Amino acid sequence: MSDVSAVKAALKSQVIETPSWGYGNSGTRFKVFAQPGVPRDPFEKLADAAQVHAYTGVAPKVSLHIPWDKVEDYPALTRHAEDLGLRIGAINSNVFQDDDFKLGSVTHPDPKVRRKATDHLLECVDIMEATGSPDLKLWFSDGTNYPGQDDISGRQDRLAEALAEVYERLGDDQRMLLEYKLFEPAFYTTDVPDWGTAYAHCLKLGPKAQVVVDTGHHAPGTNIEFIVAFLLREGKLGAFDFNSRFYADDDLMAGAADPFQLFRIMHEVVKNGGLEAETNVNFMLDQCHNIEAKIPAVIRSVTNVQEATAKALLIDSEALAAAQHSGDVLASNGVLMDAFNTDVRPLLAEVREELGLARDPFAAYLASGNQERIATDRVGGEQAGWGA
Ligand code: PSV
Ligand code: MN
Ligand code: MN
Repeated sequence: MSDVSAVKAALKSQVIETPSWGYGNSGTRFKVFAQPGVPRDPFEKLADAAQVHAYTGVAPKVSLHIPWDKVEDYPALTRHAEDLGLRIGAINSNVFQDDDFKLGSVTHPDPKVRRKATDHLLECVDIMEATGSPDLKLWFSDGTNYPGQDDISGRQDRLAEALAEVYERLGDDQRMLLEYKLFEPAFYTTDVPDWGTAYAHCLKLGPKAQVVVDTGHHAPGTNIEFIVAFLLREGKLGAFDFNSRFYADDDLMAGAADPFQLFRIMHEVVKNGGLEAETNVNFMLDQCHNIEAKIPAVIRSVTNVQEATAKALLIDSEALAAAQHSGDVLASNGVLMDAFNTDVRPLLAEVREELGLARDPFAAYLASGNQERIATDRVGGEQAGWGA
């Protein structure tokens, strides 16, 4: 796309969903470093998300995580979101922080434990109804640590059974997003370890089941953009969980570790119609900010995704197609690299100005005094859930 006004229009319409848990305290299994001013409840997490939206203009949706964001009154939480100019995004289920799930949740050998896990997923569908959330996000930590510990294909049967029951409960405007992850916390087998497994289950379930690509959930060297192109082509890419990694599931800021990879992914998204509203790809962040200030880190992540998107939109697709058809390897690669090497920050600054926002959202937020205000007003902020 080389028409600048079309590029700007696409950048203005992209929505990036931020995670409630990114605003709370988090850490590794070694230490959770508490930060001043973190939210004390889900209402304050939404207030922080509203700050990110206020300065970027493209982050009006927030993913919730149940039970980390459990409240008595979901309609009240939803109204609070609306008052802040936000909407509730994906409801993330949690079947990994209960002693009963030591050997698995929906794949556990004991049917009573499977029932408990599936009931939690159904409770999440109820919360979708109460909040207007369109997406149920499923990540299962299920797996085994030792060869022989359980029956690999039997666990697939149990998984399929639970997914089918939850799928049946989904309304016409609701969908199920199934996330895969190579390993951790299970270290020998994981029941949904890769996109192929997630895709096969989603295909069997039907059109309301789609795959989530979490950029941190692959073996080193995996070509994630290939997976993205494939899933888009099949109509099965439901969402991204963007974050970056150097080693495993590091959950660092999107675009921080490997902006070139994010650009390559966004190129496949643009090329295969993933930015179009009808394709309904949910661009979510799934990150934790263990040592850096949280709201500015989410702002930085949003702008990193925007920069990769802008560069992908700037690719001269006609020149690329011509070079590809003529078999000119170096020219094709050159077209891509020209776009990647473009400084898109002035373009994005213009886009923000046209939206009535500050040109530099990161600096504008830091100058706003909000960070100091929340540090004084909020005492005893809660953990995101990971350190809890
Ligand atoms: C665990 O790896 C994980 O990061 C998954 O990516 C989920 O999306 C997220 O936690 C929240 O449950
Ligand atoms: Mn994730
Ligand atoms: Mn993860």
